[in-house]
Amino acid sequence: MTGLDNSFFAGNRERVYDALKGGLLVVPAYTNMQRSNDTSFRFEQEANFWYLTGIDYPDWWLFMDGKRRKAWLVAPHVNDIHHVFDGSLNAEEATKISGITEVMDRQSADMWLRQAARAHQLVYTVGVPFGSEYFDFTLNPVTREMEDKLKRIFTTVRSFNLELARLRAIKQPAEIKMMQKAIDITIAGYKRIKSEINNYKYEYEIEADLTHEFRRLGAIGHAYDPIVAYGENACTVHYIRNDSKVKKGNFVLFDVAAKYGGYSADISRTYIVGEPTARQRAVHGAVQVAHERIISLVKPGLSLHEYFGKSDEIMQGALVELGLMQPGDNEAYRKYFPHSISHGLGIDVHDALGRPDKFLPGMVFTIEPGIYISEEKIGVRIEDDILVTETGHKNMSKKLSTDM
Ligand SMILES: [Mn+2]
Repeated sequence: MTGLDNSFFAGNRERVYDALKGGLLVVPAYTNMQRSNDTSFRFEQEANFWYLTGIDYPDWWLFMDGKRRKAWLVAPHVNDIHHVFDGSLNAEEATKISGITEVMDRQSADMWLRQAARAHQLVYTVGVPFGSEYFDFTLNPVTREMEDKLKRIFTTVRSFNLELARLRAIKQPAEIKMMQKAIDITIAGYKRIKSEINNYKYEYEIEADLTHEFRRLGAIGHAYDPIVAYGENACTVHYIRNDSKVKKGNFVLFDVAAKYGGYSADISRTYIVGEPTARQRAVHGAVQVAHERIISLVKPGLSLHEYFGKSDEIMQGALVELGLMQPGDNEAYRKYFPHSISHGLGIDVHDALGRPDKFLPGMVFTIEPGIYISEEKIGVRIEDDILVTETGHKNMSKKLSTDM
C-alpha cells in the first residue's frame, strides 16, 4: 500500500511525455541484491521507476513513447518456486497500481525495442547516479545491464536522469502530504526517546525504541540506517554501529527518520544526557542559532550560490566564536564542519534536485549544520526538512524542538 493511487503515477508520466519531446524512454526496476549466501536484502525499488509506476517489485521494465504518449510495462519471468517464496505481481495487479493497461513479457519486449529502433536512433534511459565513481559500494547491476542492452539495439543511448530529477524536485501536494506523515512519525519517535533520555544504558536501546515507534505508527521502517551516536561517536559522520554505552555528561547525536508512503524524512537532533557543561551548552547553542539563521534565508528565487555562500559565512562565524578557527581558515572549517549543509529530500533520502540555480516553490531539502570537535569528544548536528513555498518556506519538522 503506497497511499498514492494510479492517477498520481499517470500524472507523473504526463510530465515525462512533455519532457521527452517525442523521444523514447526505458526505465528498469531494480533487481534483488544478495545479502549473504542464498538470501537477498529486503527489496528497495529504483526511485524513478516507482515515481512513474508505483510498482514495488523487482525486474519490471517501463517503456514510454513521447510521441504516442503511451506507456508499456514489461513483466519479469518469475518461476514457480520464487512465486511461492517471495510472491510476485500479475499483469492485472500491475495495471491497477500503475494505470498502465499494456503489459508484455520479456520476449515481446525485445521485439518491441527492435521495432522502436527503426523509428528512433536515440533512446533515453536511467543512467548511473551522478558521482557514482566515488561510491564505496556496488551499484545495482540493472542500470548498466539495460544501458548495454539498449546500446546493442539503438545508435545512441542517453541518460534522462537530469530531466527526471528536475520533475521529481518539485513536490506535488500529494507527495508533500506523504512527506509530512513521514516527518510526523519521526517526530513522535524523537519525543518518546527525549523524555526517557536519562534512562538508557546503550545506544541500541534508544534505536530500538525509535524503530518500535516508527513501525507502530505505520512507517515501512527507517529511511536510512539510523545514527545514534554517544559522545565522540558523533564525530564519525555516518556512525551506525549504535552499540556504545550511554552515560551522563555528554550528548547523544541522532540522525534518524522514518519512511512512509514511499517518502523519506531526514531529521537530526542532539540531546544531552544528564547536565551539560558550559562548553557543551555553547556548542549546542551555536549550532541551534546557525540552524535558525540558515533556515531564515530560504525563499523562492534565492540563488543556490548565494545560499551556500551565506550558510558558509554563518557556519564560519559560529566556529570563530567558539574559538575553533580563525576567519578564512578553510582547513579548520572543513575539519569541524565536514559535510554539506543541505541536500534534496523525497523518495530518496538524498533526492537529486536536478542541479537548480535557484530555489523553486515545491522543493524540499534538509538544513543540517553540525559542529564536530573530536578532541573535546563533542559532536552536535541539528537537521530539519524545509519546503520552499510561493512566498518563503515552511519548516516541515518545526514541531520538534531543537533544544538539547
Ligand atoms: Mn540529511
